[in-house]
Amino acid sequence: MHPSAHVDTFARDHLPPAGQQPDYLFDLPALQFPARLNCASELLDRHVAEGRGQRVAVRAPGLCWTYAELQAAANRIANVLVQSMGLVPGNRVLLRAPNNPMLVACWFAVAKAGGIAVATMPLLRAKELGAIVRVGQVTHALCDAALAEELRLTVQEAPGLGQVRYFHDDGPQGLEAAMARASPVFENVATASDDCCIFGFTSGTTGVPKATMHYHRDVMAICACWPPHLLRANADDVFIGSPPLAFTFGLGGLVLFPMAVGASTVLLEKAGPQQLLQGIQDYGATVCFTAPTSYRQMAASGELLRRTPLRKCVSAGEALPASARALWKQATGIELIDGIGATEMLHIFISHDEATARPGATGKPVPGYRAKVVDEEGRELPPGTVGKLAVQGPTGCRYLADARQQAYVRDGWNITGDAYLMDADGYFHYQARTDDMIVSAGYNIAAPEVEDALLAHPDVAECGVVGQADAERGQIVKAFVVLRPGCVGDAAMVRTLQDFVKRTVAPYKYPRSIVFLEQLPRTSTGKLQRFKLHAR
Ligand code: 3UK
Repeated sequence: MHPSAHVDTFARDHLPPAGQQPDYLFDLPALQFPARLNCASELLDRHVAEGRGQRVAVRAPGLCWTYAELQAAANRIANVLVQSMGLVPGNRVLLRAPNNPMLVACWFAVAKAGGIAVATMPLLRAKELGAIVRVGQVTHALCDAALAEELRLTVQEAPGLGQVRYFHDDGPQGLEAAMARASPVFENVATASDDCCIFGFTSGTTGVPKATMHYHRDVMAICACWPPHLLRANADDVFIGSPPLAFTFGLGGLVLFPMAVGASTVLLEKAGPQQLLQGIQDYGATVCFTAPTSYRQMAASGELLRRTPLRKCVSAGEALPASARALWKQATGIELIDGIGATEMLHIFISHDEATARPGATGKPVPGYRAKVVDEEGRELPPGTVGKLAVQGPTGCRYLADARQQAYVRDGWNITGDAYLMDADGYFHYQARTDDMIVSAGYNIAAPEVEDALLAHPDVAECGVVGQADAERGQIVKAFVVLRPGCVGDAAMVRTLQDFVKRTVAPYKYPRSIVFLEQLPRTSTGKLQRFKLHAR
């Protein structure tokens, strides 16, 4: 490893040991990284230094920032972090906002100051935020005033989280007031290329959140692999999309990739199919990132979309059925670009471009990555055989102090938890998740976490949660509930339990279907037999 610029060594101290990390591939010429690298210098400051400061970087309703303006905002926030909030390189900064320009400025401010960005899903509640703060030992927070409530509750329980500022706040204590007093000039910390700048949280199958750790060089590596080889966007493109920036699919697609080529990005705080459709028209978007369900719904407006400059559409987060690809092509004339990515890998590692798309297949390993299908013992399987997907590339899984590292990384390969087969032409075909993660409308929902939420209700004796196939959402959350004696399993109870779950965890995790049972199928040792619930 290179000498770190981190003063707070928490991240380095908690990296998985080298022997438990995956092997990294740096074969491509674009993946030769210097010892010192700050991704904010490359993605933001470079454009201003090379004379592109007046080009548009970020747009949002009622707002348009050039690269120079975004740089000034990020520099002011970096100065506030360091001078007023006492940030030292290596500290973790919780970021909390819907997708908007201030969130992007805060993200770059953290990178500039050598901090580690911990972006959080806007819908998370204090319970979930508290776990993230604990696992990541988060010391600072920058939060949109619109999402202040759950963070205030979190702060009460988290003594280590001592420095919090709110933005979109006109008050004298707000971030904007502090920014106005701060200098628009900041000298970026000369971080090591292998200093962490992102902790990306993923809830995994058990629902206990784990942090994936990513370096400055990982950010530049994902910009050097998939975008130039498969997306091939340029400085005149206008990016738009729905994934939250707390999801690395969104961070890459809506911030890192447009900025790597000096393009502009449109940020929408609400980006359901209707708002996305409107946004594409209003801003003349040319490149769109969203999930398969969203494309399916927007396809009804194909005629309208044909009159916009939209030219590239990327689908990820869940499998893209051949029918959704065909529907979108027919409606808009655009061939979707599918790609499988993972929080552990930071972004997409198997994909294709418009010319090489094959219905029902995710594609081939992205340049810079390699992939294979293996059996339980890690032996490579012949084409046409279903097994576990294993990948390697410049990025890979590093869980922060978590025993699950040894399940994800085996013999130097990242095992994503997906069942895949490779055909005779080298195309990879998705089959299923190998674990119990429910993926509903693009959201990852861990079954045990929903079970925990349900069990907190006084009328619930036992429960088991599974994903049920659903044409619209891919999967929906289905709960099997055993009620306490004397409680009645009627429609009113279904509503009561659904509302209860929505109040304790992010509302999108609530069980859309609830079935009442007399007892749950269990093994003799008392373990829930999920496969039996699936079979019902
Ligand atoms: C599933 C897909 C089939 C798959 C992600 C792009 O989804 C992302 O990260 P997550 O950590 O989930 C990873 C898991 O999601 N998946 C994602 N994309 C596809 N399955 N086809 C796809 N195209 O099970 C994978 O293991 O939430 C996606 C970029 C960055 C990301 N973090």
